[in-house]
This record gives sequence, structure tokens and C-alpha cells, in this order.
Amino acid sequence: MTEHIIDPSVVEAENARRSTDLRNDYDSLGERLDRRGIAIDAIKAKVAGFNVAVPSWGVGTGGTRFARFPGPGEPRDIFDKIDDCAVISQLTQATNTVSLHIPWDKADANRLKQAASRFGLGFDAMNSNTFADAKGQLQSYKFGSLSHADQGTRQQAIEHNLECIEIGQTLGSKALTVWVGDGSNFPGQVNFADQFGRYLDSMKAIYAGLPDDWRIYTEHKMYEPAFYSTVVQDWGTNYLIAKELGDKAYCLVDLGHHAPNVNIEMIVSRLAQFGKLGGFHLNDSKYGDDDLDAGSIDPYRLFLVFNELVDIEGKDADFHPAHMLDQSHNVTDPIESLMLSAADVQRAYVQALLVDRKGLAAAQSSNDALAATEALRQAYRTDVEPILAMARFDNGGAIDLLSTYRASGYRAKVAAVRPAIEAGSSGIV
Ligand code: LRH
Ligand code: MN
Ligand code: MN
Repeated sequence: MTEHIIDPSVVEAENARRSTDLRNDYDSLGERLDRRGIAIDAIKAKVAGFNVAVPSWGVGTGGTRFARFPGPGEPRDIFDKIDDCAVISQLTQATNTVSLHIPWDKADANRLKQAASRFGLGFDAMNSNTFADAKGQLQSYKFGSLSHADQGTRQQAIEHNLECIEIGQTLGSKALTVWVGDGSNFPGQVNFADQFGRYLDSMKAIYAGLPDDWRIYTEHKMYEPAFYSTVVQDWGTNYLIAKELGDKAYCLVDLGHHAPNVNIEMIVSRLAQFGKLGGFHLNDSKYGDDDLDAGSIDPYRLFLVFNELVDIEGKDADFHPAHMLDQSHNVTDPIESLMLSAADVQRAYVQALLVDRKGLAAAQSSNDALAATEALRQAYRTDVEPILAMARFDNGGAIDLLSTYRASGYRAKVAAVRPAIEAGSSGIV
């Protein structure tokens, strides 16, 4: 039986205060959607089937390159992180998987599996880390990892990725996400082609160790930590990698890894059209890889990404990209942020499901630009909160995420047993 960290009676009491209003709001939205030819229960069933993974590193207070300001009750280790993820999953009913980062989350794999399964949690993609030196590691990644000029350093990075696959196999994960910080800081520091060639050779060695039922995701990022050039800098390079590697290789799109104003929804469409869109790291950004809460800065862009996904879903029943949050904070309780972000991702999905696709296609083929964009805006303007809340309520989650979490007193409870962490050390990303 699935264990709950938050006493279900707290959730029930909070829900009881809101369930009548929710029923009324849901029925009234149902009536309005019905007039648009949309069955609200069918949409609610889609939300209930939607999952977004929580990154283990997201439940700790993140930092900036300048400082870290830990909050009360910071998780001490991966087992505390799993507890925090279980809380998010219990209340949102939308996040039943956790994505691990190795070596940050290194622990006995069987213990990890046990700890997660108590709460009905599974494991999403494994993330390797060759962008920082681990304790006791022989070769340094200061000048790169999979693309390093030194063969021994590349081999060490390859072996780390193979180890991540091995750990993931015990956990029941089915994917490895590879993001490297390799690049250069000065013109002339590296030969672009040679560096990329070495990266590809290393990735091929990892790919050779990938189980048949696994996928490998490569994640592009325009800059940082390298500030002049980056080996996997954009979706074009990412596509080349996935093509070079083979059928089990896909591109991962982290929304924050693009220049401001880049048309990410079009990148999504391109990669999917050519069968290489694997998944997402969802977050929001204003300037760069800000790792702000998904949907907090530009919710319309998030909607437009999901609009593409729903369009593709409609044409290809086998299209199942991986969704994961990738955000980290200095100023909020990460559990609160992650819960609200999971809901915002669902919101974008539901709004995209409401798009009148026939009307949109008709407007597009008759070059009616305004009617076409209005089809999107009508869906986006719809307040779908009652659908999200009802999907949570039906499954034992919280109608009101924030109030219920705060009423549970979880943060204060864990702060009483988890020692305070001193501020000052720099962050992780
Ligand atoms: C890199 C990144 C990548 C890492 C994570 C910690 O900026 O988005 O996904 O694994 O941050
Ligand atoms: Mn990412
Ligand atoms: Mn990032």
C-alpha cells in the first residue's frame, strides 16, 4: 500500500472546505466547454494521465554562482529528497517519478528503489554529471569531459555514464540524459571540429552500452559554463548527435537553454517532425538559464510549446516525450514552487487540448491569420483551474496546493529534524 507523508486527514479537511465551490466551478466550466463541443470529463481524464518528473536537485534550495541561502529543513541526502518528492506527488497527483543526478544522489540502488516505492514513486531519466569534479576523481573536467583532449579523461567520463545506466537499471529507469558543459572560453582555445568529433566518439561508446529498451537524451545549452563556445550549443547540433548515434537517441529541450526570444515552439515542431524530440526540462527564464518556475515568466510560451505537442500527439499515437521540471530556487520553499510548476505545466497542456484544431487548420489554409491566432488565444484565455483541481481531488490530491501544504506544517516538521545548513557556499548550477 502506498504510504503518505502528509496525513490524509489534513488533505481531506482542507478539501472539504473547498469541494462544493469546486463542483460548482467545474460544472459551470463544463457547460461552457460543452458549447464549444468539448467534453470536460475527457479533458480531466487526460490531465489525470499526465506526469511530470521532479528533479531530485530541485527540492533543495538552489543557489546562484554568487551564493546559496539554504532554507529551513533542507534535505540532508537523497532519502530526504525522496520524502520531499513524495509530498509533491501526494498533493499534486501529477509527479509520480523522480529524476536522479549522479553522483549527487549516489546511494545503494536497492535502498533507493525501496525508499521510492513506499510512496508509489518511480524513477525517470538518470542524469550524469561530468560538468563538475567528483570527490576522489582521477582526472579533472576543468577543460572538458566527453570531448576532452585527453583520452583518459574522456574514458573516465564515458565510464561514469555507463555507471549511471547500470544504477538506473536497478532502479527501473529507462533513460539517460547527458548534458555536458564542455566548450571553450577563448577564440582559438579549441578546434571546433576536433572537439565535436571527440564528443561524438565518446557518445558512441556510451550508446553502445545503452540497453535496447532505453533512450539516451542529449541536452543542448547555448552557453554556460563555457562562455565563448559550447560543444552541444543548440538544437541543430543536438539533432546531428541524435542522428549520428541511432534510433535510441533523442534530443532533450531545456526551455531555459536558448537565447531570449528564440522560437522554442518551432524547435519543438522541427525535432518532432523528424522523429528526434525526446523530452523536456521545463522551467522559465527571462535572460538565460535562469531556472525560474515553469510558467512564471511567460506562460503563453509554455502554452505554445504544449500546443505543438498536442498537435503532434494527434498525428502520432506513439509520441510520448519525457517531461521533467528543471528549476532551482533561492527565494521560495522548493516544494511549493515545484507543486505550482507541475500544475502550471498541466495547465498549459489542458489549454492546448482546448484548441479548436479543425478551426485552426481551416483558418491556416484560408490564410486567415487573425482567426488562426484567435483559435489559440481562445484556448489560452480559458481558466482551466477547475479541471486541474478536480483531477487532483478525484485522486486524493489537494484542491488548493499551497494552502494544504502550508496547513500540513511539513516544512516546520522536517526543519525540526534536519539540521540547518550554513549559508554562503555557492550553488550547483
Ligand atoms: C544544465 C542543466 C542540466 C543539468 C541540470 C542540473 O544547466 O539544465 O539539465 O543536469 O541543469
Ligand atoms: Mn536541464
Ligand atoms: Mn540548465
